[in-house]
Amino acid sequence: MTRRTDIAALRDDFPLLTGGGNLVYLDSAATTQKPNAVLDAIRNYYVRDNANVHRAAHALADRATTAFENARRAVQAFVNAQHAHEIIWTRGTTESINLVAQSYGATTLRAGDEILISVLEHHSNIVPWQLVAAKTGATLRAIDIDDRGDLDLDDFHRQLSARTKIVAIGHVSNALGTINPIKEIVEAAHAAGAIVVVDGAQAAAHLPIDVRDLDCDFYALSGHKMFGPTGIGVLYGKEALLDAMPPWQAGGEMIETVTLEKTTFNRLPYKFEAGTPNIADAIGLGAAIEYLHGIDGAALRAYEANVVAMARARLGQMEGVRIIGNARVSTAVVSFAIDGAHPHDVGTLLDQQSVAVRAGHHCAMPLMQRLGIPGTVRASFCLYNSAADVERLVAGIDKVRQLL
Ligand code: C6P
Repeated sequence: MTRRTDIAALRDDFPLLTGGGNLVYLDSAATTQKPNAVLDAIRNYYVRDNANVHRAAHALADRATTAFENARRAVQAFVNAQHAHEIIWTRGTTESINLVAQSYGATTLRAGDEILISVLEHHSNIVPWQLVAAKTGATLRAIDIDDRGDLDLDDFHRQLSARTKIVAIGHVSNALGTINPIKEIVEAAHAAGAIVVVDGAQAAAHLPIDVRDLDCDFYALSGHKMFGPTGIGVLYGKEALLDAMPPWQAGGEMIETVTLEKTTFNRLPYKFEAGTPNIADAIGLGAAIEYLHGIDGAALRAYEANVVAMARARLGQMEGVRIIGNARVSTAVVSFAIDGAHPHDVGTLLDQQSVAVRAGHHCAMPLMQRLGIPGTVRASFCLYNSAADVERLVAGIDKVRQLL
């Protein structure tokens, strides 16, 4: 198969970006735009194949089930899981992490155990652990960062101990773009007897993911941040761990037999998929993976790195603009502050120039507290952004500085 190398041409696949108007969309870390391939797959499913899965004896249900399970296999290949049944459908990263916290965490943690996260985490990788800590008597600890926004690995090794049972860590920071050294963290955590949960929400659109190479125990991601639809996500888990975990939601699909006295549970992955799943969006996510598969990964990463480096360089030269986070390895996020201006005002004024960015704490309030700032303005990039978008951002910031 020949993969596409002309990355600049990919923008034409996204109708929201090409439908007229002069929008510069720099908020892909919040959610990416969707290519025609994904929109078509969802529409085609409803037009041709819509039925409930795994239940009926008719041909339509067979087609729906095949498409749905093919999407699961697409995810399996995308993250390089050993088995398709290690892929659990969820609503997104948030639900995936809650599943691990409520099922694995609530049944294995004891008073005195520790859960280790980092100050870089999104609230979705903090609050579920606070809830399960309160329930079990476990303690939540957080790894610090250095001045660049990299994880302080010395602090990680200092805090890791035989008490640590779960390390829950983002692959990529949504606020600073920092890429964390997951392999190194997993190796050390396993040596200490802890399992590792990776929040991959911000990695999926930018990095190759190989759960077997990382050797992580769980990996969570969201379809809508990797060109797929909202409302669908994935939890990867190692078979042995998932097998030993109790279901966390109950209803149809997750059972094997039910009497009024007792229920036995379905095999993996269905044990964790109570109720009618989000069939259409799982198929849409499968289409997003196929779309990404059709693009040359090295060309894509080189293109993106170039646009982001340009943004960092141009903003870095602007008087009164301070880039927040300068990690040694990072992806497609550029966070910044403008002297004397509140991030929300900057966001609003950029929006008036049709430049869409996110402003605020980015659901990472402990990180903002650590940095001693109320928030940042965040420009986040992906495959459909270009040097021209960087120039529009720079011109927009210039105008903001004049206005404020
Ligand atoms: N970050 C952002 O603008 P959900 O909402 O479940 O799809 O993803 C939650 C989540 C978890 N972890 C990280 C690292 C994330 O970045 C996000 C979502 C968006 O940064 C919306 S708050």
